[in-house]
Amino acid sequence: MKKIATIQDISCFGKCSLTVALPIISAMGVETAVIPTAVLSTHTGGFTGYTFRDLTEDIPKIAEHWKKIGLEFSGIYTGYLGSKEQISMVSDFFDSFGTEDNFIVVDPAMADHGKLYAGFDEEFVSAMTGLCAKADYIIPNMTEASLLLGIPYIERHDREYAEDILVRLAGLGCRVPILTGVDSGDGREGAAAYDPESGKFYYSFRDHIDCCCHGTGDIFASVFTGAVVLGKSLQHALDISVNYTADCIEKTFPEREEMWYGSAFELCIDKLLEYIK
Ligand code: PXL
Repeated sequence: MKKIATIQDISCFGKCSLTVALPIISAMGVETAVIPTAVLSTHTGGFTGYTFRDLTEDIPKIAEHWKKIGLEFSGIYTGYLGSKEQISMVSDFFDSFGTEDNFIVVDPAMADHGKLYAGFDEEFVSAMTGLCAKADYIIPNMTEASLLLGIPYIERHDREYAEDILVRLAGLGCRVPILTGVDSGDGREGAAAYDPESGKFYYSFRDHIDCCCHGTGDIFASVFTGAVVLGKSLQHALDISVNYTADCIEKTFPEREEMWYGSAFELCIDKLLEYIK
């Protein structure tokens, strides 16, 4: 059975990070080993007064134990990381568990809608940029891509701009950058990727939904990582990730509570299983 190691926080309420990655990757038939980096009562976007238990010192200990018992992974996937120190530990984890045959996926989960998440600063962005250089795939949204490149965030963009951003992201050193929240220019929205080896751009779009909910970036990255580990092509992995993420948002809209409670991803797992057949 294929295995993915994923390193991110547990937000106990407000579906995101591990509470999204674990069920989704498992549903795809891939075993999911987790390193929780922190336990929060909720995520930090939209809630106030959340608790935060830092698990930084457990990260290298868990890695060391895994090494001792000979664990190997087909994919390593990182999401929200709480500090520069955690980024440095994750970088060591890549050195220790990355091989010629496995994939490293970094979702530089640190910002959205033109703003950094609470508690992050420029130094954090710079450390995350270094981590992205070590990845096979990085999956920023437009805000995160702008921060990684040190350029202003532009809300409205066209495909030419997205392609320019992708080429620049590839220049950071990762193998294939993927940009989420890309505007098709004709009322659709989705993701784009660039493979510098072939010089080819890849796109996948769905009709724009006028609603957003928290944690969709984590859904996208979890599905993408699962799809790549299952051996899907870049185009197919993009299509599966865009379609499932859009399905989740559509399902959430009619019965949504607060948008920061997360999406109703549980209600469309059947579609995900269809897409990966
Ligand atoms: O969905 C990204 C995410 C993950 N984990 C925590 C967060 C956020 C975004 O705000 O706060 C703790």
